[in-house]
Amino acid sequence: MSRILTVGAAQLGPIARDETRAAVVERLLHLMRAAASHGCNLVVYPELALTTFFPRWYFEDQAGIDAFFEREMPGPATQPLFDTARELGIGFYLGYAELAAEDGRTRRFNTSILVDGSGTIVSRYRKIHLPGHDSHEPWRRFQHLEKRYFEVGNLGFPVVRAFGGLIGMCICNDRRWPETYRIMGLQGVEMVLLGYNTPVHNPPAPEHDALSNFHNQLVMQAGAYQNGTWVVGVAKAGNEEGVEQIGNSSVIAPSGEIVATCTTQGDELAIARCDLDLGRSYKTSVFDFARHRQIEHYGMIVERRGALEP
Ligand code: CDV
Repeated sequence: MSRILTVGAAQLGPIARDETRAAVVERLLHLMRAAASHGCNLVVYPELALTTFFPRWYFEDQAGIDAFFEREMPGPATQPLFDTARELGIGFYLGYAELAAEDGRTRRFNTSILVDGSGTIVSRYRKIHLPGHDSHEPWRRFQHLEKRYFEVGNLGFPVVRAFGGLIGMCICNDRRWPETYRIMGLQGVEMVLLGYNTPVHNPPAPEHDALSNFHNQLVMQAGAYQNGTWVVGVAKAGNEEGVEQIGNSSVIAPSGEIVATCTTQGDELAIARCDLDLGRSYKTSVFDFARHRQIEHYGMIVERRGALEP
């Protein structure tokens, strides 16, 4: 018997800097209700889905930065997401900025949670591959200060049993790194959920700009195929506070094929019926890790020595 998980990639258009949490949550609820009405079991929102992508600005005032963070989840503004999920029996992936009191200090992470159809948080992930820089670089058209505002995540890449399968999470830049998928692949992951905010323009390497959509699809399709897993990648798209961000939110099958994709730069739902058993033929043939991975022959000495000079 096949295990069908119907998933909605809930792309968001831009969120203005002064848009309230209540207004954003209303947009998320609209997409959640639409997803439920189309039979979705799970809806996937982008990275930092409750606010504008604030690392594009340099702030010195900590209170100003902390206004973009959530101190509790759910909190008063986000409780309706949990209530509606429970009412409709639909789960969700949500990216947000997390302010946590941990180890006797305040910590800040770029986080995602997985909430099931009873409105319960069943998994949490904190972004590991933080891109950008940690000090003000005025030569850039816009900043990318994730290394300043967030700590590197401390939860690994968890894979949990949920929605009738094995579900993993990562966030945005993580999707460019093969290790991300492989660490989850080694745990048998069947669906990887991820949100992203990806500017078209890459200040340190503008020669990549024309390839931003291609690279987005390349990494997610490769990650899916090489690990026999579904990948659901969801953008915050469009022109957000003067910065153009890519869309192309997609659901990708374990074959590496894109089976559903958004076509606008705004709030939009792309839906796919995902058979979680589809990955099995990849996991038991070309990517049967136990039979074909040759880790003892990979020459790990190279990793310790570092790359050779060109
Ligand atoms: N939010 C991100 O992680 N964005 C990066 C950009 C900066 C390259 C990304 O990998 O899409």
